[in-house]
Amino acid sequence: MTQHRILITYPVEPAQMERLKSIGEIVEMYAADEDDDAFHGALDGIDAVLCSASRMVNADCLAKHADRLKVISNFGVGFDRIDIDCATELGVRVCNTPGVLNDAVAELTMALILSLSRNLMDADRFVRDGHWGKREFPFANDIKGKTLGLIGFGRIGLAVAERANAFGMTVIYADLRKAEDGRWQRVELDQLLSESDFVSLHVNLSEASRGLIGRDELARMKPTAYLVNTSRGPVVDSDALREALQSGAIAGAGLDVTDPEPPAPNDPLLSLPNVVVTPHMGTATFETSALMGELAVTNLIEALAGRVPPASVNDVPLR
Ligand code: 8YV
Repeated sequence: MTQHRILITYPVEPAQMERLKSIGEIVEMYAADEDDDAFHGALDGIDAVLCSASRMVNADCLAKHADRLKVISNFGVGFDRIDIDCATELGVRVCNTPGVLNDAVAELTMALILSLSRNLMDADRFVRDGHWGKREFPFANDIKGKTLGLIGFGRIGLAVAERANAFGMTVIYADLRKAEDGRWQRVELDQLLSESDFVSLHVNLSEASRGLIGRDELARMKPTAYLVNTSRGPVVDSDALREALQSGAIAGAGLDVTDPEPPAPNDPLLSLPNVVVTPHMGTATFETSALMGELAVTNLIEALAGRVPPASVNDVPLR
């Protein structure tokens, strides 16, 4: 059996490590996601890498360090930090982990919506500061009867729609493609922005979606509306968002992703009272992470064996 050299930069469960050990030599490198030099240097002489969606695999990295690289198995669904065209040109297969993380991200999206609508962060601080009495703490609002506008209506957007519907919300969506599931109303982006009480982003980061939500789009939102982002930070113009939050152009924001990540310690987003920020943890549950790890390992093993893996981002000749 050909022994491959496999680089792991994102932890997988012991059972998945055993699967990898059965096909090759494992090199583990868990340096910080931001340490590109350490990561790129570790790729030398590697046949396959399993890495987080935060790892940068750009053209320069591939040109200098991908001499033996055959497979990039992305532990995540977003592949915006991988130069797909360059990988394809070099015959490097890129795989990701779609589908298994839909529910986890949808659950966090609903958690952010509920936190914003009921001021949960403020309520917690209110009690910890020694206060009580529901008449003292400001009344909030139901989400029942409110409109949720989903920008991007793929698998995660649909998973959010079903949950929001169960909470009595009216769901509308904007997407370049009309959903096969006819239960949901598709509208133009401008209409979604002007009618929604909550706007939630569920798009891949690409050159087309970078800065999709800027000053003009935020100005179209209702001053009582909230922006929720569990997709990618750069989909939103961060300066425009800070201005809109500080001026009251929108009521608040729930952010699991920011630009940059992590946000600077003095970023106004971290001090504004109407903002909830979580550390890019949309998929960070025991159950979902296990499913993602299993799929990422299966993708890697299948691709190295010269078979089509379950979840490919690009199409390259089988080795
Ligand atoms: C990753 C993510 O799952 O799946 C994605 O695209 O954004 C992340 O939640 C996480 O960073 C591990 O790679």
